[in-house]
Amino acid sequence: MMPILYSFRRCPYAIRARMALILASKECELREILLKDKPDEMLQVSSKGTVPVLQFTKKVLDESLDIISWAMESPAPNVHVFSEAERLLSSELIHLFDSKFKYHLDRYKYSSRYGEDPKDHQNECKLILENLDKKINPNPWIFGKEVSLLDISILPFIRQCKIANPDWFFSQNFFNVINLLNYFESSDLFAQAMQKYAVWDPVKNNGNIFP
Ligand SMILES: N[C@@H](CCC(=O)N[C@@H](CS)C(=O)NCC(=O)O)C(=O)O
Repeated sequence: MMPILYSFRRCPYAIRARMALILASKECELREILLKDKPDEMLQVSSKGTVPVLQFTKKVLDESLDIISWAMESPAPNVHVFSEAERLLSSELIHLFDSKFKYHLDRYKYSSRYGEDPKDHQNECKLILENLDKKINPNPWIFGKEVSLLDISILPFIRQCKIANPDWFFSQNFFNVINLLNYFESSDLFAQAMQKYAVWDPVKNNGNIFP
């Protein structure tokens, strides 16, 4: 049986998981959900209620990085193969974006929800992006011609930071990051990962074969 992917189009964690599935040509049944109205079928297999969730007959993966690792057990010919140093740098950066960057991004984007001043958090995001900018020289991806797990893991979050205030984002000096994000958003991989699907209805059972 094909695994079932519970997904939400705009969620950065779901975006990176979908990209890994595309890159490894792993077919699944995609069920588009609404975060405000999660289907019981999903909550029954993963009670923490976050997307993405990949459900198999006998196991469930409900962390995006686990879904990526699972996908990468299959050949993914167009994915950059890390050197040891690149692997280390990537895991450090993925951790930084999943923790500190995401923390400040949420408080920058949704400052009223957190009752905080968005400026401080915007500045923390900026410092992280400036630091990243110094570490990379994308051509066009971070490690060259082929997309890497670092690109797909952090760019969906950088994109959210852009969306919070594009004028501010594009007027910053982190040009490498801006070029990389522009390339990411114009890539076929992004277009495929961002395809729109109707919300899954358990009665109609209108899942979609993905990718
Ligand atoms: N650590 C999880 C985080 C997933 C996550 O937080 N996803 C968000 C959407 S972007 C979510 O489902 N939030 C639950 C909610 O908003 O109810 C992962 O990497 O998969």
